[in-house]
Amino acid sequence: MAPEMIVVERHGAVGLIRLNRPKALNALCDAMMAELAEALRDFDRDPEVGAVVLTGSERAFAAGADIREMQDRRFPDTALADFIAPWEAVLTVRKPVIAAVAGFALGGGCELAMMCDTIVAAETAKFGQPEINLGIIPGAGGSQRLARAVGKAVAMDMILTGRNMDAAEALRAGLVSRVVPAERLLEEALAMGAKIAELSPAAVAMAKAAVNAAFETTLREGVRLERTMFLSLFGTAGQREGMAAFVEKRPARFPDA
Ligand code: CO8
Repeated sequence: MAPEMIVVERHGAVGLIRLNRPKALNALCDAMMAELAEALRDFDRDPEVGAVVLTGSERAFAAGADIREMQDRRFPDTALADFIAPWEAVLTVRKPVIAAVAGFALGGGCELAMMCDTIVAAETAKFGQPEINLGIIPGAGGSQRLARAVGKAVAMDMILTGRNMDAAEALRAGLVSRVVPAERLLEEALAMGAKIAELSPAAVAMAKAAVNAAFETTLREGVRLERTMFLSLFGTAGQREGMAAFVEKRPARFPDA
């Protein structure tokens, strides 16, 4: 069935998913999260796609989980239904996922952006975890990922007061990798995706897994994992081509696998 709350496009070797509930500032309802999970899975399986860009509208990447949908939920039904599980789909994608954020990325919107592998922000972007104003706390990893991204002091400041962070502060704090004018946001994110998609898929998948491991394991374990992945890339078609191209002083043409 065609998705109704997201728009899915292909730009060369880059998959683009646009959250598309503009009237609700892309509030992340269950139906939208199910569509997003399916689109991500499809791109991950597609051998012609090398990277995925996830974006919203000019006004909002996403202003959070859908408050109207959550309003009447009660524990223990919240736990039994586990309505947060579909949100984790983005974490299971092996290809790089780039969040392109303009406008509000609040609550679950900020958490969704942080689940992506990197965030490119428009100058208009505003990040925040305002759940405290609703009598709740972040529930899709916000307290953990924000603290790891920007450190304890800034994460506490934002999560305890619910204040937003603008794009310039997000860049200084290390939450985003680049800030660009709003009109260039998509172009920049797609160009980043296209650059990644040209490279060796095996090396890209391992590079992503290695960096993500830095947030999930000890330094010693992470370094061990990196070494195993590094060594296993020798003999892959990508390593042979990349090194041969360097030695022969020509551009590399990486194979699809
Ligand atoms: N949920 C539902 N509807 C929303 C949401 C939301 N999160 N955000 C905005 N909307 C709707 C508004 O209700 C409004 O709809 P309507 O026109 O029908 O009244 C429409 O979008 C436009 O919003 P505003 O009129 O409020 O626009 P403003 O420009 O005045 O304000 C704001 C923009 C500041 C972004 C404001 O809309 C706002 O504060 N939104 C809520 C932000 C928020 O609190 N987000 C956190 C939500 S809780 C959460 O995300 C928990 C995550 C847990 C993850 C796991 C869950 C499965």
